[in-house]
Amino acid sequence: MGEFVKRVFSGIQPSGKIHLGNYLGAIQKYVKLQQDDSFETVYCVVDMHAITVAQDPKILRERTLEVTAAYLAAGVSPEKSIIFNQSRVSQHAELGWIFNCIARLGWMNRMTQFKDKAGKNSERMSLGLLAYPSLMAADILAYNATHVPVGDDQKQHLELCRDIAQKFNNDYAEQIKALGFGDQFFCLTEPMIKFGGAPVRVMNLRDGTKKMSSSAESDMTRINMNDDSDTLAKKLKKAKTDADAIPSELAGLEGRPEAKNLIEIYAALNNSDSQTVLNQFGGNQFRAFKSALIELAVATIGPIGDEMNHLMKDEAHIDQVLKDGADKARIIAEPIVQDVKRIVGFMV
Ligand code: AQP
Repeated sequence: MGEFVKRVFSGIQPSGKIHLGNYLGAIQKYVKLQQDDSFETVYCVVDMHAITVAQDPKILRERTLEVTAAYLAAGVSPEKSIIFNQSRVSQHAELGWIFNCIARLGWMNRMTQFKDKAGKNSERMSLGLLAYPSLMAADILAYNATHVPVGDDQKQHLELCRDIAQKFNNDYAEQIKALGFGDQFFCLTEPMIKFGGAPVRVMNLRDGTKKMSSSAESDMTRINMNDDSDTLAKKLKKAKTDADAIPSELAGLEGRPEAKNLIEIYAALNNSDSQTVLNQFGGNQFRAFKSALIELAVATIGPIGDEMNHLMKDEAHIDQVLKDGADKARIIAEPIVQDVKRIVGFMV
């Protein structure tokens, strides 16, 4: 295969409310990347990942529409990017199975996300939850995507994706060469974690040591992208801080995870950086800073939420975007997975 097309792939699970962590960790990067004409951009709603934990079918459908609405409302364009839902393109599942046979059980057992989610109940978790990173590798490599914009929480899964690509390239080296693909069939994908000024990990508003997450029980721990202004204000007013004033230097944020998180959120929403925010607010108490943060959040997230709610009223339109996107995605994934089948020795 030799030279790889510069191609971006990323996705979000429709498993909960779409929140500020998803926006700053992922969607904002999707929008920036699609403006760079040197990349092809492929963005997925990963519904097959969502069912690794139990989902109510009606809610899964609704959340799939909601994630798509969030993409569109934030500025991901169906003209510039491919937008689709994973289960519509069967190559993900086909390659996922092949990767289940490449990846080692020991690799999966080391994944911290599985350990965090399974806790002491790993025996009762679905096999799919354990195999999640292998399907994620298939999502990426069905497009031979060279770049994957994600939040910091996905770093380990991206490393595993590279391990799978490498092992496939090694295990089938002879066949890959014989079929004329050169030395490597799959590329070694680059994660794009730090990107512009955005924080790599947005933290829980009530506990700055945990990441902001759709599965946290309390809605007060996160900012949902379609929270209305009153809810945004309420959540940010009640966000945990500490008794000390805002420092003037970055070192003063050490050991203060909640303070650091709010400063980083402000910086990301204002397209600036933490030191610039500290230059402006250093010495102030959090009360004054929170008023400014609420104003900024309402001005930046508010319009996206309004547009999401507006788009959600037209289900047929969103579904058409996903269907058209799936047709375009298949054009890329089908020949790649067909070649993989020939490499492993399937009759095609
Ligand atoms: N807190 C976060 N900070 C930065 N980036 C984040 N992402 C998720 N949370 C944060 C990024 O969003 C993309 C989609 O990830 P996902 O499909 O795992 O999203 P999620 O289900 O919403 O993740 P959650 O909220 O953390 O859910 P649970 O609790 O189920 O794991 C990825 O690029 C991810 O990095």
